[in-house]
Formats: sequence, C-alpha cells, structure tokens
Amino acid sequence: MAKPTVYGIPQSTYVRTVRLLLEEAGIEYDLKPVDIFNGETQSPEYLAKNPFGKVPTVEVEGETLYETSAITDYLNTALANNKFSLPTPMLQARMRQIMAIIDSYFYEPAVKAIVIQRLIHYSCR
Ligand SMILES: N[C@@H](CCC(=O)N[C@@H](CS)C(=O)NCC(=O)O)C(=O)O
Repeated sequence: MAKPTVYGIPQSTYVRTVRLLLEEAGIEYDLKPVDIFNGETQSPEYLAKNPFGKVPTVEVEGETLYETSAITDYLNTALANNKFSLPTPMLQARMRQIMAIIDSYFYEPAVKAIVIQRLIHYSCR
C-alpha cells in the first residue's frame, strides 16, 4: 500500500487529529505543508484537492479525502483495523457526539477567537 499523504500544517488541530490516528496505528505517511496563514489553501492547486480550502486533505489509495471525521473514519476502518472504534454502538455514538460538539460549537470560539487572535497574531507582531 502506498503511504497516505496528509496536507496541512502541524499547528492545525484538525491535522493533528489525523496525524494522531496515523501515529497511534503505526501507519507511515507523508506530511506535505500547506500553510493556512499565507493563502496557500486558496491556491488553485490546493482548491482542486479541497474546494473548501481547509486542512487537512488526505490522498490515500488513489482518492482525495477531506473533512476530518470522514478521513478518520476511513483510516480507522480501512487501515487501522478499527483500532479506534468503541465496543458498543452507544459508546461510539457518544464519541461522535463529542466530536460534533467540538466541531460545531467549540472550534470557532476557542481556536478562532482565542488561539489565533491571542497567540498567533499577537506573537507575530
Ligand atoms: N470541517 C473541517 C475543518 C478544518 C479546518 O477548519 N481547518 C482549519 C485549520 S485547523 C483551516 O484549514 N483553516 C484555514 C482557513 O479557514 O482558511 C474538517 O473537519 O476538516
């Protein structure tokens, strides 16, 4: 099997999610830097891979995948032998519930308002 390629920067929490899974499953992969702070995600080349201009994007088995939950579902099932699946449907649903809460309600205020404004922009002044 060819190594999956992960596009994104290490600082991205979503890129970290995908990389954590790959590392914990012992799956080798390539990381190709795509900088979210200098407009690289808006280049025609990158938008052809991910029309939403977000990281991560993963190339695997000749396919291009984006959206972290779709990527991790695929990697867990296809390459990690369900190592990260939980033993009951209810526990699995609870895990998905927490992931959805973070995506829908936590990321925006926590990362965009605090991490980017207070840590990244401030420290770059
Ligand atoms: N729904 C996407 C969200 C990914 C996302 O928001 N990534 C951020 C970095 S953590 C990004 O690419 N930001 C660049 C931008 O918004 O221009 C996923 O689940 O993968």
